[in-house]
Amino acid sequence: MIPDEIVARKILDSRGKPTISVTVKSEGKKGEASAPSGKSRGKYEAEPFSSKGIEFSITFLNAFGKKIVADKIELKKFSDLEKIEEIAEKLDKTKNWSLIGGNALYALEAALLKCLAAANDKGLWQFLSEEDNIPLEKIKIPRPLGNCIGGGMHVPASLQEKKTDYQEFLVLPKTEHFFDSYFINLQAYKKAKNLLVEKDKAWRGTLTDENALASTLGNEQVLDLMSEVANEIKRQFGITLGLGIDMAASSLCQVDYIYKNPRKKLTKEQQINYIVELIKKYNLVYIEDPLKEEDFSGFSRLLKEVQGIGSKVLICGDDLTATHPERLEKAIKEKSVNAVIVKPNQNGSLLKTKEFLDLAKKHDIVTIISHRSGETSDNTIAHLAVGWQAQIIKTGILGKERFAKLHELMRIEREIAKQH
Ligand code: 2PG
Ligand code: MG
Repeated sequence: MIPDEIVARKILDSRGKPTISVTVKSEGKKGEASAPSGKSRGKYEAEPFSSKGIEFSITFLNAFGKKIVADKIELKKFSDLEKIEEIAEKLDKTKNWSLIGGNALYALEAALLKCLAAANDKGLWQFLSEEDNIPLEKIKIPRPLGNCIGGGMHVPASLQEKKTDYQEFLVLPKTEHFFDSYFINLQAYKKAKNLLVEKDKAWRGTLTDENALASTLGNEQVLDLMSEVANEIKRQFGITLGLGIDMAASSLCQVDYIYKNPRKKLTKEQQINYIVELIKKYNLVYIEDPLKEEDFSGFSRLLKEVQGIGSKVLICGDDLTATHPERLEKAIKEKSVNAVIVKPNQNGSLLKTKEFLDLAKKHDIVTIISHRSGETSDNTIAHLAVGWQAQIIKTGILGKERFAKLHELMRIEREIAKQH
């Protein structure tokens, strides 16, 4: 595929903040992609846009696109993105893409890949899975990890004093088909909403950036409520609903672990014990960023402890590993995690994102491709999750930006079933 036109433009994300969309055309085929952006961003993430501003990123991309077209740069396979990244690295020598912007590069690479897949008359998931020699009958649609109730930095500024400290209360159903899991997540959301109406008298229907329910109850009161939801789901549908949290611990505190709802201050030791107690009490299956983004050894003590009590809970790194292969190497060496979040725009480079994912898989670390809190209607992560066979995909449950991913996964599930 040799692009004959590449255009970058400004669009608005689900928070109404500007972001970038890129369209690539080649001989009548087209690929279009846009970049999301995070609010609780880890310190080791790529800069989303140029330090000179988003307009610079867009101008840069349009000039870069013209060069790709003029030089007739050809992409035949995923790894040909090297040709793009080689040029990008020569132009942006910063380590975190602060000249070009990680989001800018991500949108360009994703659009190029989509056009490449279209030029081969394939969906991106199929193009990528065939490159990795994954037979169709072995392809599994990733399980949806849904954000049901939320707090932390994802709550509107006006409610900052009345919110849960944990950023996300998540649900992970166990079903054979993606369709059923998605249905169960929607049911869980409805039940959580009904229970909030009954128990959270101060809740005024406010939602988080990811359309989760922004409860004003205390952290553990919400976990009690989510346990009720899981029990009701079991009773009504016979399906096990796993519960999880994203603590986003780096945004909780500077030195110790400081909670507001209810107020308490924990040392690192106490935080580890607290997490273990939560896992036992609520039978949690998933904990993301329970400790700060520097604390590889704390993560590893926690993992050892929960494995010691026979728990299979996923101790997941997000800000800890920041989709950087070098940080994952360290986490592997220190046995810090058994699951990782994979966010392509945390890195900016899709090649590095894939390297990160392959490295995790090689070490039996569960891979979770994730949305960001500020999203667009782009469905690329659904394709990456299937094409690269991530075990889980993390998104919100409601809203058109989240539906774009979830509905695409249902469509892909049907498409695969038809081909069998
Ligand atoms: C997270 C993400 C997505 P943000 O912490 O996992 O839920 O939040 O995109 O704001 O970093
Ligand atoms: Mg997170």
